Amino acid sequence: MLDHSASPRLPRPSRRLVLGSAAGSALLTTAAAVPGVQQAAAADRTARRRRAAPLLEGAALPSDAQAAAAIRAEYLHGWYGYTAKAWGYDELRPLSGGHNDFFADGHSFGLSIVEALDTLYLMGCDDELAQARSWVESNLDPTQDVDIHVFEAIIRLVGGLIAGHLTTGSAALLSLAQEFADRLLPAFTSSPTGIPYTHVNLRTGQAQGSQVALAEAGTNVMEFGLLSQLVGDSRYYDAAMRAYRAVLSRASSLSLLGTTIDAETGRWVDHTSTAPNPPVDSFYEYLWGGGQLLGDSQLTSWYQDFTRPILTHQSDVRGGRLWFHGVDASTGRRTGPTHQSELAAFYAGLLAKGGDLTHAASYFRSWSAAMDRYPVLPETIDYTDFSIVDQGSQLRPEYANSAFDLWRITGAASYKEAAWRWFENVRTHLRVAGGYTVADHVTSSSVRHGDLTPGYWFAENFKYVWLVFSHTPRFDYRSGILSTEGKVLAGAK
Ligand code: DMJ
Repeated sequence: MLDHSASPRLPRPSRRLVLGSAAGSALLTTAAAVPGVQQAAAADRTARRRRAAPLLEGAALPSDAQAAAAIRAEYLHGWYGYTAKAWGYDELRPLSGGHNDFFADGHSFGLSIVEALDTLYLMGCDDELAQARSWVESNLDPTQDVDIHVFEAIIRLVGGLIAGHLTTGSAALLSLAQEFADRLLPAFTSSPTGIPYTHVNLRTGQAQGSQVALAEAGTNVMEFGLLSQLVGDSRYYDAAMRAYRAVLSRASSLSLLGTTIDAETGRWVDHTSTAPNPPVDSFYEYLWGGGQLLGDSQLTSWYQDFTRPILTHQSDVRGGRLWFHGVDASTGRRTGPTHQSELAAFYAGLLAKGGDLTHAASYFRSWSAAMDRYPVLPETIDYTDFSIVDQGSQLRPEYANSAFDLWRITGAASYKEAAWRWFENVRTHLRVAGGYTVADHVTSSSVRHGDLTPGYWFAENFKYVWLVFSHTPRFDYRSGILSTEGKVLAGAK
């Protein structure tokens, strides 16, 4: 059990309703300040009426029960593809039947199993969960002599193990999460600024990689803060907060941040704010998520303070649609190309959670318009004409993540329809006999398969759409909180 009294410096878990909070509503007032957004909504409605193939026009949405059953069956199709050919390895290659080491060649962490733990629980796949838990408890080795990517290890392994612990009650999973965190901690504590090095050797604690993208600097307070609460040891939370402070104290006079910072000198490597695109994206997500999960008002107010400038300086309304442009953090002057990464699609959901439904809905419509043009979303588009910049499609969850967030907050049927359309497109185009795969080439009318089921597929993609349709009693829809990797860090029942 949690013993908060053992660690008075730790923030307490939030009992507040996460959705539509008063704190977030402060941002609602900024909606009208962004030029073109109100017009964008009107233009969007007009465009929607004219579109040749609008969301589900003429197609019936299945019942919630039918949809949930279909999604669960497809998740298990992917799961059994993995268990048949790649069990114990990080990732499956579903076309060839091979496998992939995600962190380092020759080193496996059974990543897909760790990623799947809480999804299997939510979906009621209890036999599969027992098998997965047993493998992790008996085989996962946090002591390997390998340089590991700190950001990925925190969101996937530490987060996955904590979510596994919360959903199964396994003390061994929590213990493994703590052991990984202990071995990752030198990346933070050996840094002169507190900004974590990108890599650390799990056995020796030797850290390296001082040029740190913001997502890598800031996407840790949810896992580390919760771990601190669970084990009564503030070191993890303290390290995460020190890293955030180190970055945020170096904001420009416009309260904008660069994209990459040097962990040793604290100097910006560049001066361009590329939010919400990668490699910044989840830096802001964890200000909000950490604030809610940990009941930490400092994080929540940082989220508000550092989100307003993004909306003010980076919003770019083109053809009635909201996108985000890179800017010089010091001057607010626009820089770089008009590209948008699919990874940024999560931002619609984040804006909604932060209380700004106007921009959230507008940005989601922009991505729905991109969905109209392609079988599945390409990795990167030029938002001025929807042309493809990067023709891959890495089986990503961000659009579904936002559909889930927006549906949960508004209850609007349009987001449920969007979630179903996304699921059907993925099932049609990225399902193969051995599971689900990435695409290495997408055009407006075709998809050429690659050969990988990324680990996050087991944590995120179908979990979001399952939650939309299943009404599972295993999740508290009112107060549940998911990490950037879709891990249920609060609200498992
Ligand atoms: C996941 O690992 C997480 O969602 C992360 O925040 C961003 N990228 C992938 C999925 O695309």
